[in-house]
Amino acid sequence: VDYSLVESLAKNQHRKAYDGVIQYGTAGFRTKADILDHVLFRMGLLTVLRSQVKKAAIGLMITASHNPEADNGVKLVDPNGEMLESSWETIATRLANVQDSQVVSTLQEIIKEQNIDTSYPASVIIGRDTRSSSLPLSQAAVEGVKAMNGNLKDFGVVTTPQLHYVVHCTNTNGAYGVPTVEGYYEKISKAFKTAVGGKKDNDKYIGKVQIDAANGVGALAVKEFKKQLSDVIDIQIYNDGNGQLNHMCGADYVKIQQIPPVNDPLKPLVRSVSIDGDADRIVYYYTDENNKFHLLDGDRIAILVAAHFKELLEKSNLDLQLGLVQTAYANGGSTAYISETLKVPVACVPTGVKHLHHKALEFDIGVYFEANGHGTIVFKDSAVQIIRTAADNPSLSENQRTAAHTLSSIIDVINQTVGDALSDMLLVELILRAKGWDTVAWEKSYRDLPNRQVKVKVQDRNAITTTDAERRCVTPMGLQEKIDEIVAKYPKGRSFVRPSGTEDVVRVYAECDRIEDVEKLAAQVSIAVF
Ligand code: 16G
Ligand code: ZN
Repeated sequence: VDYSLVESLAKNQHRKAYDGVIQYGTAGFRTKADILDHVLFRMGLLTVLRSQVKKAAIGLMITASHNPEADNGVKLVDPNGEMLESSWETIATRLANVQDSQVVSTLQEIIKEQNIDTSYPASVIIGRDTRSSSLPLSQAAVEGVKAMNGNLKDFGVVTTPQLHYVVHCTNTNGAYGVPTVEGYYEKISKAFKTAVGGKKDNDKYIGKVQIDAANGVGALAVKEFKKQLSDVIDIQIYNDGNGQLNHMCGADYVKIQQIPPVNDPLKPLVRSVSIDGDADRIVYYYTDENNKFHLLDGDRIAILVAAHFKELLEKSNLDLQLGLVQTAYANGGSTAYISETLKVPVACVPTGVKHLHHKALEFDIGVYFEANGHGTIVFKDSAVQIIRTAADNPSLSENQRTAAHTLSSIIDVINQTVGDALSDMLLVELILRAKGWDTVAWEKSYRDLPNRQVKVKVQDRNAITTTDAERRCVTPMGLQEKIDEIVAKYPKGRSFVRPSGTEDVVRVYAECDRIEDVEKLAAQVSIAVF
């Protein structure tokens, strides 16, 4: 490596244009795009070292998900397609913030501390979303990778889950799938067709869905699936990339505002989907005949999936442990339904995909979803083996075999590497179809408690620390007692506060039995925080 070149690039073309501290947060670095050039260059440098540590390909995705167009961000993807290990988040933050003149010495410190074999041929896989700032930022990362002599595969414009998928496939020598975007579409489309068996409709289920693509990169993926699956499902798309990214549309907007996105044709009872700006989140919704909005969020998707798997496991008589993972944002109605009616074990972990993913891996089949619509299902290799074997086992009854066979084809519809809006959507569609359900039938299983989320601006959001998977706060002293006192006045009341990991605010969540009360509950807790 020519470190004088690295130094010159760090001091000139990619010099730091920002004095404040930039932190690798829940989903990587995320801030205004115009102060990120040096961060991307440095992350290009760092992924090479990370690749040499893991002796595997590492991913680098440029996106700010559901944030406005002017923002951007970057996250690194570890070999299995999972989020960067947390000790390296600290290293990434350190490298991103040193002075330009210290970039080389910091790299050398990292090499020494981590005992890195720099002769290993590193490889880095890069992807980006459709933001106008993403291309120049990806060029900065490319220069970083090249300056460290890393091998590079630039996949250009891809969804976040596609990038995770390609990284995982690359490092498993194709065992999980072909490591290309075409391979991704082909694997999922083929599995979906097998699972639904050609028919479009079934009872109340009509094989037609409309998608709000948030004017993001997901629109490209929607269009490709629309093409490949036209004989089994009819997909209509809007907010398809021509309008402003994430502006009054997308999964985050629909979930938080609890209203339909802009440009929705607003036909009653049409099954509708909103995905976010990088296509790793999904929520369903519809408006009824009285123009009332109904949201079917990540909790509901998780429950639909878990209930279906439970049924198939019972039918196939397979002894596999199914579990569900949620966060504190999961609606109390959903948690009660899972534990009391479904009787599937449910765990609660702190916000952020890595926590959910990690916990879900403890089960043979782990279903995880954040209420905001980020989630997937992970299977232990041994569980996949058992299911696939059962599907072809002549000594099982035909019913058992059929159920195992259905499970087996479902596995391939799922992108296990990370939450994937489109693979999740196809999973929901095939389950609804199998059950012959429309959204109204799906929604019937339990009632969501009315809920509100608000942001509170405070001096120092990190003054608030939490415990018990963020459900209770430890500091400032006395705050939890105040919240307890407020909540106690509301039937089925629940509220918690936590510092955001992506914005400089404190988030307040509140839910209770009566819709008339929920606004007040959220406001009272917000005042207690302030
Ligand atoms: C990030 C997380 C998401 C989490 C959200 C919480 C990933 C890939 N994404 O978007 O899972 O729900 O942050 O944001 O981990 P907050 O801390 O601002 O509430
Ligand atoms: Zn996203």
